[in-house]
Amino acid sequence: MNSPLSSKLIVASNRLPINISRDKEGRWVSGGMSSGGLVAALSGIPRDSFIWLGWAGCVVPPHDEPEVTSLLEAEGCVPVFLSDKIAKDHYNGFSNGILWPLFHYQTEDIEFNDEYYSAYSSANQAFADAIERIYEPGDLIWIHDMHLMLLPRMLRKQLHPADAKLHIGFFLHIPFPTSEVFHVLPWKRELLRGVLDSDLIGFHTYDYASHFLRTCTHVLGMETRPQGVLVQDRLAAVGVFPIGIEPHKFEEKLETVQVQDRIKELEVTFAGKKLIIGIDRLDYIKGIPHRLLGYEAFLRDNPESRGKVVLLQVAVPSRTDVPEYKKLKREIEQLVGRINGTYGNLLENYAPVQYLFRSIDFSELTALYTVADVCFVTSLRDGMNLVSLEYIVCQGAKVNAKDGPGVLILSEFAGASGSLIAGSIVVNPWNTDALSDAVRVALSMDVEGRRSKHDLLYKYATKYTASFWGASFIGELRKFMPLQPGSLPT
Ligand code: GDG
Repeated sequence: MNSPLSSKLIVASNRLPINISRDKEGRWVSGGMSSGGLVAALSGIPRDSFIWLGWAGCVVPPHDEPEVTSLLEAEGCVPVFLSDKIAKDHYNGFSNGILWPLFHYQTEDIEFNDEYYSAYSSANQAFADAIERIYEPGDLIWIHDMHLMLLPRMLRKQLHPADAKLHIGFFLHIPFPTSEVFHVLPWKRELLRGVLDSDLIGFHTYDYASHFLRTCTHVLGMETRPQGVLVQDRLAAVGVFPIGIEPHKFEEKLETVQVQDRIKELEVTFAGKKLIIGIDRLDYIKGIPHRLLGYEAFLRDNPESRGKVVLLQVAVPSRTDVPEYKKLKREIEQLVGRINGTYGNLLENYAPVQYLFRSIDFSELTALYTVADVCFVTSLRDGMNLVSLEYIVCQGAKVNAKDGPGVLILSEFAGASGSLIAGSIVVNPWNTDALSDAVRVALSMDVEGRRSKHDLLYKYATKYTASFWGASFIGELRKFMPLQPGSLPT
C-alpha cells in the first residue's frame, strides 16, 4: 500500500475496527465499524492519516486472503491473518485469560499456560511480518495494548536494525499493575524487554507509568529516570497521555431529530423518577455486582426513594465463551432478580433495576446519557473509562435547563478518577455503604452544586479529547531522536 505522505503512520492493534463476514454468495463483505474503547479512542485521529493494521477478527482460508486484503485496503486497513488456534490462544488464552486479569489485579484463577504464551509470541511475530511488508524508513509505528507487548522488540530486530529513523510508540490502554503483581507473570522479562524496544511508552496515568518504571528496576534491574528507562545507550521514554473522547461526535448526534425524539420518549417513560445509568461491557473489572449491591443498600436505607428511582444497567456481551464471564452474567442476573423481587411493586409497575444484556446503538446511548440524572461507574480497576467522559459531554445539553446537569459517581480505581476527582463523587466500589451514600448525595444535590461540578468536568472532557490524546502521543513520537551516549538525562 502506498501512502501519499512521505512517511506514514502505521497503527497496530489486535483487532481491526471493521467486522467482516461472507454474504449469501460466499463473497467477503465489510460489516461496518465495531465498537469499544480503542475504536472510540482512535476516532480522534483523522482516519485517512494512518493505516490500521490488525487481525480481521475471523479465520480467513489462505485462498481468500487476497480478496479480504483488497476489501480491507479500501478501508485503510491491513489484515494480519492468524490460524484459528493461534488467534484463540493469543486472544482468549494469553491476552484475556492471563494479561487482562493480572493487569487488573485479579490474580487468583489465572492459568499460566506455556502454549498460550507460545501462541502470543507467534501472533506478535505475524504482526511483525505484516508490518515489515508495508514499512518504509521514516514511517511511524504506533502499537496498541496488551496483545502486542512483544512486537516492539521483534520490529527493532527485524526492520532495518541500523535505521535511526525507526520510531516505535507503544500505548497501554489498561492499568499497568504494581511491580509486586507484575512479578507473578512467568514471562515478565520477555514482556518488559519487548515493550522497552519502543521509543515512547504511554500510559493513561502517572501511577501506571511509575509502576512500569519501578517494575523495570525490580524485574530487570534496569536504571530508570523520571523520563524513562535506560536501555543500553537509548532512553525508552515513558509518558502519561490520558485518553479522551470526541465530544463533537456526541454533541452532533444529540442535535439530531432522532435523538431529540428519543429523549422526549425517555423523559415520559421515566417521568417522576430519577434515572441512574450504568453502561459497561459485561466484564468483572467494571464492578457491576458491586454497583448493584450499593444500589440495593441505597433502596434499603432510603425507603422513601423506592418507586422513585430506577437503575438502568446496560451490559454489553463480551468474551461470552469465557467461563468467568458466564459466571459473572449469572451473578448479575441473580442480583437484579433479588433487587427487583425485594423492592419492585406490581401495582405501580415498578422495577428498580432495568437490565439490558445487549449492545445499544449510538443514538440510544446518547439519549440515555442525556436523560440520566446519575451515571454510576464502579470499576474495580479500569485503565481510564470513557463512559464517564461521554456522560459528562452529553449532560452539557442540560446545563441551562431548569433541572440542570446530572452527577457522575466514579470509582477511585478508574484511571479517569485522577482527572475527574474535583467534579465527581469518587467512591470505593468495595464499600457498599459508601456507594449507597453516594447515590443519596448525588440524587439530593442542589442544582447549583451540580452545575459547578459539571462545569469542571465539562471543561476537562472538552479540552483533553481523543484528538488531543492522539496528537500529543504522535507529536512526542515524531519528535523523538535517538539519544547519543553522552546525552542521556541524569
Ligand atoms: C478499554 C479500557 C479504556 C459501551 N456500551 C455500548 C457502547 N459502549 C462504548 C462506550 C465507550 C466504550 O464502549 C467503552 O469504553 P471504556 O473506556 O468505558 O471501556 P473498555 O471497553 O474496557 O476500554 C478502558 C479504554 O480501553 C480506552 O483506552 O478507557 O479503561 O478497559 O466508548 O460508549 N457503545 C454503543 N453501544 C453500547 O451498548 N454504541
